[in-house]
Amino acid sequence: MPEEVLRNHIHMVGPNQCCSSVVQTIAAPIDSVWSLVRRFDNPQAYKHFLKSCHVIDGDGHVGTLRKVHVVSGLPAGSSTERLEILDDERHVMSFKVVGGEHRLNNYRSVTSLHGGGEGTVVVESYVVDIPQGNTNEETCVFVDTIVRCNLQSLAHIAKNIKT
Ligand code: A8S
Repeated sequence: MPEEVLRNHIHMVGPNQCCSSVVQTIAAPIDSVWSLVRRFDNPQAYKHFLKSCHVIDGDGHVGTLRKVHVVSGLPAGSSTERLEILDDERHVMSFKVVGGEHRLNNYRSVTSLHGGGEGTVVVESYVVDIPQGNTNEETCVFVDTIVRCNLQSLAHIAKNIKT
């Protein structure tokens, strides 16, 4: 990856944490993709494991807190999340998990978009605590699966936005 892409995805990774990243190309303009990614109040527009989202505090700027509820069938109920970065010029957004009923403590992700002609490349990286009783690999497989599903759904929905 080019240096200007990687620059967004530098994480401090503690001894009991793991980190990984997922890359997705999308056949839609960067503005269409960004219009979905930047909506911290509406992640369920493309994250299909979420059934609802309520803003607890803030107005969509950095520091805004949201509480999401997860669909049934996952080992989780809800998650409380704080917006850490929202850069409309550079197309970078980041949030971290600050609470909730789930096993992904201290989850933090960064999503950056990169425009190239007609399409967009999305890079999403994360760091998270490895839950007690799980390995680094198991944790990454679980989270990579969720992130990959989210980005595939993002690709699908962004393609159908008419500009
Ligand atoms: C995101 C990324 C992730 C969300 C995870 C990994 C989560 O919302 C789900 C299941 C869990 O076990 C943890 O960008 C948590 O949202 C779907 C509730 C945090």
